[in-house]
Amino acid sequence: MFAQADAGLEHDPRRGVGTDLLGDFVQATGRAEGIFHVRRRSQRRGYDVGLAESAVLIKSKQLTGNGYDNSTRCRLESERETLFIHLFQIFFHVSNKTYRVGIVGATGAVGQELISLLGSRNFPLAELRLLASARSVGRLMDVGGKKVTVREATPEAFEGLDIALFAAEGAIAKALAPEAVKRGCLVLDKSSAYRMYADVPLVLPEINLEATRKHKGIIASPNCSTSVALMGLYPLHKAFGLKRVIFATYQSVSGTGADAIDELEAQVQAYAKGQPLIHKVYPYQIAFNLIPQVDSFGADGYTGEESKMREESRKIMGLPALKVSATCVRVPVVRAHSVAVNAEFEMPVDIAAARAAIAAFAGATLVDDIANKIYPTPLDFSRQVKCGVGRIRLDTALDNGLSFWVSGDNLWKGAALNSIQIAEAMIREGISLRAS
Ligand code: 2RA
Repeated sequence: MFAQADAGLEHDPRRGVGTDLLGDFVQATGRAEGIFHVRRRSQRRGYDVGLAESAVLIKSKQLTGNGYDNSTRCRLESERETLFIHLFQIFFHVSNKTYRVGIVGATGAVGQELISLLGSRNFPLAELRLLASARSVGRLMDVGGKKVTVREATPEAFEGLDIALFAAEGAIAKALAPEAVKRGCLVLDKSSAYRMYADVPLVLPEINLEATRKHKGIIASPNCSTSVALMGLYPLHKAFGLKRVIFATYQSVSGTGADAIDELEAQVQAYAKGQPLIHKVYPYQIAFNLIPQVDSFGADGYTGEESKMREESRKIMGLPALKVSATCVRVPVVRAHSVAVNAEFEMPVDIAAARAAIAAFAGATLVDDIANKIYPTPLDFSRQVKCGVGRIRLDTALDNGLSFWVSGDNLWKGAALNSIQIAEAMIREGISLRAS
Protein backbone atom coordinates (compact mmCIF):
# COMPACT_ATOMS: atom_id res chain seq x y z
CA MET A 1 0.00 0.00 0.00
CA PHE A 2 1.92 3.01 -1.24
CA ALA A 3 -0.65 5.57 -2.14
CA GLN A 4 0.10 7.90 0.75
CA ALA A 5 3.32 8.92 -0.90
CA ASP A 6 1.40 10.92 -3.41
CA ALA A 7 -0.11 13.20 -0.80
CA GLY A 8 1.12 16.48 -2.16
CA LEU A 9 4.78 15.59 -2.25
CA GLU A 10 6.92 16.99 -4.97
CA HIS A 11 10.46 15.87 -5.41
CA ASP A 12 12.67 18.87 -5.60
CA PRO A 13 16.16 17.75 -6.56
CA ARG A 14 17.50 21.11 -5.47
CA ARG A 15 16.78 20.22 -1.89
CA GLY A 16 18.96 17.17 -2.20
CA VAL A 17 18.62 14.26 0.12
CA GLY A 18 17.14 16.34 2.89
CA THR A 19 14.39 15.50 5.27
CA ASP A 20 12.12 18.36 4.31
CA LEU A 21 10.03 16.22 2.04
CA LEU A 22 9.79 13.54 4.65
CA GLY A 23 8.83 16.14 7.19
CA ASP A 24 6.16 17.67 5.00
CA PHE A 25 4.77 14.31 4.10
CA VAL A 26 4.77 12.88 7.56
CA GLN A 27 3.26 16.05 8.90
CA ALA A 28 0.50 15.82 6.35
CA THR A 29 -0.31 12.16 6.74
CA GLY A 30 0.95 11.01 10.08
CA ARG A 31 2.75 8.08 8.53
CA ALA A 32 4.47 6.90 5.43
CA GLU A 33 4.63 3.60 3.65
CA GLY A 34 6.62 2.75 0.63
CA ILE A 35 9.74 1.51 -1.02
CA PHE A 36 12.54 3.53 0.38
CA HIS A 37 16.16 4.09 -0.03
CA VAL A 38 17.67 4.71 3.39
CA ARG A 39 20.82 6.63 3.87
CA ARG A 40 23.27 5.50 6.42
CA ARG A 41 24.21 8.77 8.00
CA SER A 42 21.87 9.34 10.85
CA GLN A 43 20.24 12.72 10.73
CA ARG A 44 17.64 13.43 13.33
CA ARG A 45 15.37 16.24 12.36
CA GLY A 46 12.86 16.41 15.15
CA TYR A 47 10.71 13.61 13.81
CA ASP A 48 10.50 10.37 15.63
CA VAL A 49 10.31 8.28 12.51
CA GLY A 50 11.20 5.10 14.31
CA LEU A 51 14.36 4.62 12.24
CA ALA A 52 17.99 5.34 12.97
CA GLU A 53 18.33 6.74 9.50
CA SER A 54 16.45 9.52 7.85
CA ALA A 55 14.94 9.13 4.45
CA VAL A 56 13.77 11.17 1.58
CA LEU A 57 10.59 10.41 -0.23
CA ILE A 58 10.55 10.98 -3.92
CA LYS A 59 7.44 11.05 -6.00
CA SER A 60 7.93 8.15 -8.28
CA LYS A 61 6.45 9.65 -11.39
CA GLN A 62 9.67 11.62 -11.59
CA LEU A 63 11.62 8.40 -11.43
CA THR A 64 10.40 6.76 -14.56
CA GLY A 65 14.00 6.51 -15.71
CA ASN A 66 14.61 4.30 -12.72
CA GLY A 67 11.67 2.12 -13.45
CA TYR A 68 9.35 3.50 -10.80
CA ASP A 69 6.59 4.50 -13.11
CA ASN A 70 3.79 3.76 -10.70
CA SER A 71 2.92 7.16 -9.37
CA THR A 72 1.89 5.76 -6.03
CA ARG A 73 5.33 4.37 -5.25
CA CYS A 74 8.24 5.80 -3.37
CA ARG A 75 11.78 4.72 -2.98
CA LEU A 76 14.38 5.10 -0.34
CA GLU A 77 17.48 6.80 -1.61
CA SER A 78 20.93 6.65 -0.13
CA GLU A 79 23.15 9.70 -0.16
CA ARG A 80 26.36 7.71 -0.30
CA GLU A 81 25.51 4.14 -0.55
CA THR A 82 22.38 2.20 -1.26
CA LEU A 83 21.63 -0.11 1.57
CA PHE A 84 18.77 -1.80 -0.09
CA ILE A 85 16.25 -1.23 -2.81
CA HIS A 86 13.49 -3.73 -2.58
CA LEU A 87 9.86 -3.71 -1.83
CA PHE A 88 8.91 -3.49 1.79
CA GLN A 89 6.60 -1.63 4.04
CA ILE A 90 7.50 0.70 6.81
CA PHE A 91 5.28 2.48 9.20
CA PHE A 92 6.75 5.68 10.56
CA HIS A 93 5.45 6.45 13.99
CA VAL A 94 5.45 10.20 14.20
CA SER A 95 5.29 12.04 17.44
CA ASN A 96 1.78 13.38 17.18
CA LYS A 97 2.68 16.71 18.67
CA THR A 98 0.19 19.40 17.93
CA TYR A 99 0.29 23.08 18.79
CA ARG A 100 -2.10 25.62 20.22
CA VAL A 101 -1.88 28.61 17.92
CA GLY A 102 -3.34 32.09 18.20
CA ILE A 103 -3.66 34.66 15.43
CA VAL A 104 -3.61 38.30 16.46
CA GLY A 105 -5.31 40.39 13.81
CA ALA A 106 -7.28 37.39 12.58
CA THR A 107 -9.87 39.48 10.74
CA GLY A 108 -7.34 41.41 8.63
CA ALA A 109 -5.97 40.49 5.20
CA VAL A 110 -2.86 38.75 6.55
CA GLY A 111 -4.82 37.16 9.38
CA GLN A 112 -7.18 35.55 6.88
CA GLU A 113 -4.25 34.29 4.82
CA LEU A 114 -2.82 32.76 8.02
CA ILE A 115 -6.06 30.90 8.72
CA SER A 116 -6.22 29.54 5.21
CA LEU A 117 -2.52 28.62 4.99
CA LEU A 118 -2.51 26.82 8.35
CA GLY A 119 -5.29 24.65 6.95
CA SER A 120 -3.93 24.09 3.47
CA ARG A 121 -0.44 23.27 4.81
CA ASN A 122 -1.83 20.87 7.42
CA PHE A 123 -0.13 22.68 10.25
CA PRO A 124 -0.39 20.40 13.30
CA LEU A 125 -2.98 22.37 15.21
CA ALA A 126 -4.39 21.40 18.58
CA GLU A 127 -6.30 24.69 18.73
CA LEU A 128 -6.64 27.81 16.61
CA ARG A 129 -7.59 30.88 18.62
CA LEU A 130 -8.69 33.91 16.63
CA LEU A 131 -7.87 37.22 18.31
CA ALA A 132 -8.62 40.74 17.21
CA SER A 133 -9.56 44.17 18.49
CA ALA A 134 -12.65 44.68 20.64
CA ARG A 135 -14.74 45.76 17.67
CA SER A 136 -14.41 42.33 16.02
CA VAL A 137 -15.24 40.32 19.13
CA GLY A 138 -18.00 37.81 18.50
CA ARG A 139 -17.52 37.74 14.77
CA LEU A 140 -17.68 34.23 13.33
CA MET A 141 -14.93 33.21 10.95
CA ASP A 142 -14.67 30.14 8.79
CA VAL A 143 -11.85 27.80 9.79
CA GLY A 144 -11.77 24.67 7.67
CA GLY A 145 -15.55 24.68 7.32
CA LYS A 146 -16.20 25.36 11.01
CA LYS A 147 -17.24 28.68 12.49
CA VAL A 148 -14.85 30.03 15.09
CA THR A 149 -15.69 33.04 17.25
CA VAL A 150 -13.21 35.90 17.37
CA ARG A 151 -11.98 36.77 20.86
CA GLU A 152 -10.49 40.01 22.05
CA ALA A 153 -6.70 40.18 21.94
CA THR A 154 -5.98 40.79 25.61
CA PRO A 155 -2.94 39.63 27.61
CA GLU A 156 -5.00 36.82 29.13
CA ALA A 157 -6.03 35.57 25.69
CA PHE A 158 -2.52 34.09 25.24
CA GLU A 159 -2.84 31.73 28.22
CA GLY A 160 -2.14 28.17 27.14
CA LEU A 161 -0.98 28.99 23.60
CA ASP A 162 2.28 27.63 22.15
CA ILE A 163 2.54 30.04 19.21
CA ALA A 164 1.08 33.50 18.59
CA LEU A 165 1.09 34.64 14.98
CA PHE A 166 0.92 38.43 15.04
CA ALA A 167 -0.62 39.93 11.92
CA ALA A 168 -1.39 43.31 13.44
CA GLU A 169 0.09 46.78 13.47
CA GLY A 170 3.36 47.50 15.23
CA ALA A 171 1.64 49.29 18.13
CA ILE A 172 -0.40 46.17 18.90
CA ALA A 173 2.68 43.96 18.66
CA LYS A 174 4.50 46.34 21.02
CA ALA A 175 1.69 46.16 23.55
CA LEU A 176 0.81 42.47 23.37
CA ALA A 177 3.83 40.45 22.20
CA PRO A 178 5.61 40.75 25.59
CA GLU A 179 2.39 39.60 27.28
CA ALA A 180 2.29 36.55 25.04
CA VAL A 181 5.95 35.78 25.72
CA LYS A 182 5.35 36.16 29.46
CA ARG A 183 2.76 33.40 29.12
CA GLY A 184 5.20 31.01 27.44
CA CYS A 185 4.19 31.69 23.86
CA LEU A 186 6.48 31.97 20.84
CA VAL A 187 5.56 35.18 19.00
CA LEU A 188 6.04 35.29 15.24
CA ASP A 189 5.52 38.93 14.38
CA LYS A 190 4.98 40.28 10.90
CA SER A 191 5.02 43.94 11.95
CA SER A 192 8.11 46.13 11.89
CA ALA A 193 7.98 46.68 15.67
CA TYR A 194 10.82 44.35 16.63
CA ARG A 195 12.65 43.64 13.38
CA MET A 196 15.76 45.63 14.17
CA TYR A 197 16.04 44.69 17.86
CA ALA A 198 19.41 43.02 18.45
CA ASP A 199 17.85 40.19 20.47
CA VAL A 200 15.03 39.51 18.00
CA PRO A 201 15.88 37.22 15.08
CA LEU A 202 14.63 38.54 11.74
CA VAL A 203 14.10 35.41 9.73
CA LEU A 204 13.58 34.11 6.24
CA PRO A 205 13.90 30.38 6.95
CA GLU A 206 15.54 29.61 3.59
CA ILE A 207 18.34 32.00 4.61
CA ASN A 208 18.86 32.25 8.35
CA LEU A 209 16.76 29.71 10.20
CA GLU A 210 19.71 29.19 12.54
CA ALA A 211 19.04 32.64 14.04
CA THR A 212 15.86 31.23 15.61
CA ARG A 213 17.93 29.04 17.94
CA LYS A 214 18.70 32.06 20.11
CA HIS A 215 15.22 33.58 20.21
CA LYS A 216 13.97 35.18 23.41
CA GLY A 217 10.31 34.64 22.65
CA ILE A 218 9.85 36.96 19.68
CA ILE A 219 10.89 36.23 16.10
CA ALA A 220 10.23 38.86 13.44
CA SER A 221 9.23 38.27 9.85
CA PRO A 222 10.69 40.75 7.34
CA ASN A 223 8.98 43.43 5.31
CA CYS A 224 7.27 42.06 2.19
CA SER A 225 9.53 43.80 -0.34
CA THR A 226 12.67 42.61 1.43
CA SER A 227 11.37 39.05 1.62
CA VAL A 228 10.57 38.90 -2.09
CA ALA A 229 13.82 40.58 -3.18
CA LEU A 230 16.02 38.29 -1.06
CA MET A 231 14.51 35.14 -2.56
CA GLY A 232 16.42 36.16 -5.71
CA LEU A 233 19.36 38.00 -4.21
CA TYR A 234 20.51 35.62 -1.48
CA PRO A 235 21.37 32.61 -3.67
CA LEU A 236 23.38 34.94 -5.90
CA HIS A 237 25.17 36.31 -2.84
CA LYS A 238 26.07 32.75 -1.86
CA ALA A 239 27.38 32.11 -5.37
CA PHE A 240 29.33 35.31 -6.00
CA GLY A 241 29.61 37.34 -2.76
CA LEU A 242 27.40 40.42 -2.69
CA LYS A 243 29.10 43.82 -2.68
CA ARG A 244 26.30 46.33 -3.34
CA VAL A 245 22.68 46.23 -4.42
CA ILE A 246 20.10 48.61 -5.86
CA PHE A 247 16.41 47.76 -5.57
CA ALA A 248 13.45 49.27 -7.44
CA THR A 249 10.12 47.88 -6.24
CA TYR A 250 6.75 47.57 -7.93
CA GLN A 251 4.44 47.07 -4.94
CA SER A 252 0.85 45.94 -5.15
CA VAL A 253 -1.94 47.77 -3.34
CA SER A 254 -2.72 44.75 -1.12
CA GLY A 255 0.46 45.73 0.74
CA THR A 256 -1.48 48.74 2.00
CA GLY A 257 -4.59 46.75 2.90
CA ALA A 258 -8.17 46.01 1.93
CA ASP A 259 -9.08 49.71 1.68
CA ALA A 260 -6.43 50.21 -0.97
CA ILE A 261 -7.70 47.27 -3.02
CA ASP A 262 -11.19 48.76 -2.82
CA GLU A 263 -9.83 52.16 -3.87
CA LEU A 264 -8.06 50.77 -6.93
CA GLU A 265 -11.13 48.79 -7.99
CA ALA A 266 -13.45 51.78 -7.45
CA GLN A 267 -11.14 54.01 -9.49
CA VAL A 268 -11.03 51.52 -12.37
CA GLN A 269 -14.82 51.31 -12.38
CA ALA A 270 -15.20 55.10 -12.16
CA TYR A 271 -12.75 55.53 -15.03
CA ALA A 272 -14.73 53.07 -17.17
CA LYS A 273 -17.91 55.02 -16.46
CA GLY A 274 -16.29 58.40 -17.09
CA GLN A 275 -16.81 59.43 -13.46
CA PRO A 276 -14.37 61.32 -11.21
CA LEU A 277 -11.72 59.10 -9.59
CA ILE A 278 -11.70 59.54 -5.82
CA HIS A 279 -8.64 58.83 -3.70
CA LYS A 280 -8.49 58.62 0.09
CA VAL A 281 -5.96 55.91 0.88
CA TYR A 282 -3.16 57.17 -1.38
CA PRO A 283 -2.08 60.79 -1.95
CA TYR A 284 -2.77 60.38 -5.69
CA GLN A 285 -4.95 58.32 -7.99
CA ILE A 286 -3.44 54.81 -8.16
CA ALA A 287 -5.41 53.44 -11.13
CA PHE A 288 -3.44 53.99 -14.37
CA ASN A 289 -0.70 55.65 -12.32
CA LEU A 290 2.42 54.97 -10.25
CA ILE A 291 3.18 56.48 -6.85
CA PRO A 292 6.87 56.66 -5.93
CA GLN A 293 6.16 56.73 -2.23
CA VAL A 294 5.65 53.69 0.02
CA ASP A 295 5.45 54.80 3.67
CA SER A 296 6.47 58.24 4.91
CA PHE A 297 9.68 60.10 4.10
CA GLY A 298 12.66 60.21 6.45
CA ALA A 299 15.14 63.06 6.86
CA ASP A 300 17.48 61.41 4.34
CA GLY A 301 14.80 61.53 1.61
CA TYR A 302 14.23 57.78 1.69
CA THR A 303 10.85 56.36 2.65
CA GLY A 304 10.36 53.99 5.55
CA GLU A 305 9.95 51.12 3.09
CA GLU A 306 13.24 51.97 1.40
CA SER A 307 15.08 52.16 4.73
CA LYS A 308 13.55 48.83 5.78
CA MET A 309 14.86 47.19 2.62
CA ARG A 310 18.36 48.44 3.42
CA GLU A 311 18.46 47.57 7.13
CA GLU A 312 16.57 44.27 6.92
CA SER A 313 18.65 42.98 4.00
CA ARG A 314 21.80 43.65 6.01
CA LYS A 315 20.49 41.91 9.12
CA ILE A 316 19.05 38.82 7.40
CA MET A 317 22.10 38.17 5.22
CA GLY A 318 24.52 39.03 8.03
CA LEU A 319 26.15 41.79 5.97
CA PRO A 320 26.03 44.84 8.29
CA ALA A 321 28.09 47.06 5.95
CA LEU A 322 26.32 46.10 2.72
CA LYS A 323 25.78 49.05 0.39
CA VAL A 324 22.06 49.17 -0.41
CA SER A 325 19.86 51.72 -2.11
CA ALA A 326 16.16 51.30 -2.81
CA THR A 327 13.35 53.13 -4.59
CA CYS A 328 9.92 51.83 -3.63
CA VAL A 329 6.96 52.43 -5.91
CA ARG A 330 3.27 51.60 -5.53
CA VAL A 331 1.75 50.23 -8.72
CA PRO A 332 -1.86 49.49 -9.72
CA VAL A 333 -1.53 45.74 -9.18
CA VAL A 334 -3.76 44.01 -6.66
CA ARG A 335 -1.49 41.29 -5.37
CA ALA A 336 2.22 40.28 -5.42
CA HIS A 337 5.19 42.63 -5.30
CA SER A 338 7.96 42.73 -7.89
CA VAL A 339 11.50 44.00 -7.54
CA ALA A 340 14.06 44.96 -10.18
CA VAL A 341 17.48 44.26 -8.71
CA ASN A 342 20.93 45.45 -9.79
CA ALA A 343 23.64 43.76 -7.78
CA GLU A 344 27.42 43.94 -7.80
CA PHE A 345 29.46 40.99 -6.58
CA GLU A 346 32.98 40.32 -5.32
CA MET A 347 33.56 37.49 -7.78
CA PRO A 348 33.14 37.38 -11.53
CA VAL A 349 29.58 36.45 -12.39
CA ASP A 350 28.33 33.93 -14.86
CA ILE A 351 24.76 33.72 -16.14
CA ALA A 352 24.62 29.93 -16.21
CA ALA A 353 25.95 29.73 -12.65
CA ALA A 354 23.50 32.45 -11.56
CA ARG A 355 20.59 30.53 -13.04
CA ALA A 356 21.79 27.33 -11.39
CA ALA A 357 22.04 29.10 -8.02
CA ILE A 358 18.48 30.42 -8.32
CA ALA A 359 17.16 27.06 -9.47
CA ALA A 360 18.81 25.34 -6.49
CA PHE A 361 17.39 27.75 -3.91
CA ALA A 362 14.41 26.60 -1.86
CA GLY A 363 12.58 29.93 -1.98
CA ALA A 364 12.78 30.60 -5.71
CA THR A 365 11.52 29.32 -9.02
CA LEU A 366 13.67 30.12 -12.04
CA VAL A 367 11.42 31.59 -14.74
CA ASP A 368 13.86 32.82 -17.32
CA ASP A 369 13.40 32.09 -20.99
CA ILE A 370 13.29 35.38 -22.84
CA ALA A 371 13.27 33.70 -26.25
CA ASN A 372 9.78 32.55 -25.36
CA LYS A 373 8.82 35.69 -23.42
CA ILE A 374 8.98 33.73 -20.17
CA TYR A 375 9.63 35.71 -16.99
CA PRO A 376 7.83 36.10 -13.66
CA THR A 377 4.81 38.38 -13.34
CA PRO A 378 2.85 39.34 -10.22
CA LEU A 379 -0.24 37.59 -11.55
CA ASP A 380 1.67 34.36 -12.03
CA PHE A 381 3.24 34.56 -8.59
CA SER A 382 0.13 35.46 -6.60
CA ARG A 383 -0.66 32.69 -4.12
CA GLN A 384 2.59 30.90 -4.89
CA VAL A 385 4.86 29.59 -2.14
CA LYS A 386 8.03 30.43 -4.03
CA CYS A 387 9.04 33.70 -5.66
CA GLY A 388 9.75 33.82 -9.38
CA VAL A 389 13.14 35.01 -10.59
CA GLY A 390 13.96 35.85 -14.20
CA ARG A 391 15.39 38.39 -16.65
CA ILE A 392 18.83 37.42 -15.36
CA ARG A 393 21.46 39.29 -17.34
CA LEU A 394 24.85 40.93 -16.97
CA ASP A 395 24.52 44.42 -15.53
CA THR A 396 26.12 46.91 -17.88
CA ALA A 397 26.73 49.59 -15.22
CA LEU A 398 28.33 47.52 -12.45
CA ASP A 399 31.50 45.46 -12.22
CA ASN A 400 30.69 41.78 -11.76
CA GLY A 401 27.08 42.88 -11.88
CA LEU A 402 23.80 41.09 -12.46
CA SER A 403 20.38 42.54 -13.20
CA PHE A 404 17.29 40.47 -12.51
CA TRP A 405 13.59 40.57 -11.69
CA VAL A 406 11.68 38.91 -8.84
CA SER A 407 7.92 38.59 -8.30
CA GLY A 408 6.41 37.13 -5.13
CA ASP A 409 3.23 37.17 -3.12
CA ASN A 410 3.44 39.96 -0.57
CA LEU A 411 0.70 38.44 1.58
CA TRP A 412 2.27 34.98 1.51
CA LYS A 413 6.07 35.06 1.38
CA GLY A 414 5.95 38.72 2.37
CA ALA A 415 3.84 38.06 5.46
CA ALA A 416 1.61 35.11 6.45
CA LEU A 417 3.42 32.25 4.75
CA ASN A 418 6.85 33.25 6.03
CA SER A 419 5.65 33.23 9.65
CA ILE A 420 4.17 29.77 9.20
CA GLN A 421 7.30 28.54 7.41
CA ILE A 422 9.39 29.72 10.38
CA ALA A 423 7.22 27.71 12.78
CA GLU A 424 7.22 24.67 10.49
CA ALA A 425 10.99 24.76 10.08
CA MET A 426 11.60 25.15 13.82
CA ILE A 427 9.37 22.18 14.56
CA ARG A 428 10.99 20.14 11.79
CA GLU A 429 14.50 20.95 13.01
CA GLY A 430 13.63 20.38 16.65
CA ILE A 431 14.32 24.03 17.59
CA SER A 432 12.67 24.92 20.87
CA LEU A 433 9.64 27.16 20.64
CA ARG A 434 10.36 28.22 24.19
CA ALA A 435 12.57 31.25 24.78
CA SER A 436 16.19 30.39 25.60
C1 2RA B 1 3.55 47.72 1.63
N1 2RA B 1 5.50 46.87 2.77
O1 2RA B 1 3.55 47.02 0.61
C2 2RA B 1 4.17 47.28 2.90
C3 2RA B 1 3.33 46.22 3.57
N2 2RA B 1 3.96 45.70 4.71
O2 2RA B 1 3.06 48.80 1.69
